[in-house]
Amino acid sequence: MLNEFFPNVPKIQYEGPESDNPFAFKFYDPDKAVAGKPMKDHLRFSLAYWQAILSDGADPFGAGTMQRPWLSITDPMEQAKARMRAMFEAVEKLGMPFFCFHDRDIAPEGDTLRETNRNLDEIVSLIKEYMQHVNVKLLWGTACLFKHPRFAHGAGTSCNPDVFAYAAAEVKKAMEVTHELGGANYVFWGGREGYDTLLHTDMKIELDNMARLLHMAADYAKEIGFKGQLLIEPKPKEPTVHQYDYDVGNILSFLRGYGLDDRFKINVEQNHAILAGHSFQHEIRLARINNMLGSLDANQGDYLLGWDTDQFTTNLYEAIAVMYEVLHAGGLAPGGMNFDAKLRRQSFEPDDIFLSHIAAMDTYARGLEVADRIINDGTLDRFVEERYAGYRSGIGKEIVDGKADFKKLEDYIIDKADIQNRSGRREWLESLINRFI
Ligand code: XUL
Ligand code: CO
Repeated sequence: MLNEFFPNVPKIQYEGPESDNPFAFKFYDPDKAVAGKPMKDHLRFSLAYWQAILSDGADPFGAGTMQRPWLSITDPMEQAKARMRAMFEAVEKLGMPFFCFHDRDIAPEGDTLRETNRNLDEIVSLIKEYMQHVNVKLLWGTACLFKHPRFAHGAGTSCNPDVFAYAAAEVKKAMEVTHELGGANYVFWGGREGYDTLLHTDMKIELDNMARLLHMAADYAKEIGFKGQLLIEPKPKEPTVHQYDYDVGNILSFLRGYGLDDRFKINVEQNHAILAGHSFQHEIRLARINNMLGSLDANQGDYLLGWDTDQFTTNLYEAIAVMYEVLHAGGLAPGGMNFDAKLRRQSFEPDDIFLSHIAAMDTYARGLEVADRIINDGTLDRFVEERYAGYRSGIGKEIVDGKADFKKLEDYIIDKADIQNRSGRREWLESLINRFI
């Protein structure tokens, strides 16, 4: 086992809820069977390379605070290799089955795309080697189309065709690399695909071009034999004022409008959901009922703030709601739960990388067990079923079967003197959930 950057941290084991050991799981017991399969197969946890290894704690008001020896190496390629060792050590010690990365997380840019691709290739062959020894797979890869100044006006939605070409070529390479490493998915997050003002924006050509880029990507995936799932990650704002991939609803209509809905699914993130004015559960539910739930970026935002704080999930109620949706969806695979979450700048010691992931993994493990108990008990699902029972017989069934029209419905209701409604019993249902915790 790698033991270079975190010498004080052992391999994290399950010790149970009574354990006082901070470096142990209290609830995440990877091989424990829940709802017919091991916990680890429900949860499919993934470490987010950019957050766990690269984020340095800097914010718009101050410098980085994180103690990260691998980030102080000055030679860019040497640093990239050290980062990689830190990642594999963390992933192995956490027993995390997956990791995710952006192309630019793992290797530095050169002067041209050709040089950049060369750097990328060198690191990718190194990753391949590690993946033979460390039992970890790639959940998804993606291209960083937002950091470099060339993307100031966007990438696929840039007003400049040279930038569009660069974005296309970069995605092409990132897909090849993801494919080479056996990635289970490939993600598009439209980091600068949006606008700050409509004064200089041709919304029509920007949206059409975005769809063109995604069509090219889907075609290329087929061409190279990449069988992984293609995903789009919604976010309503930040960095631009209005991001085109606003939320699940927007993405659904975009994909359908441009004939892309059979090639893409959705990667839903908690913090992005709440920035859009939705709950995480709402976004997951909307994706699920449309058969578009692909994967989750498992983090949590601060409900008191209006930006993307990317915190580790410790909100048990929300984890229960998430796992309730995931169980009803029949699982996330080939997607998973990627910890797109970073440490607060006050939590700067290297060991905090482990404590934060343990906290979130335990939260979701508990969420899974509670959600499984709620579903097994059946009271909640039965309540919903009975609430809509009217649509399974009589006039309700005729509505559902498409056998009713305005005239028929008018005839049915026009002389009915009393319409009976029943209580929705929200408060009782909320207390029901509490009983299972
Ligand atoms: C940004 C975000 C990204 C994507 C991948 O808010 O969530 O890290 O998950 O590009
Ligand atoms: Co994300």
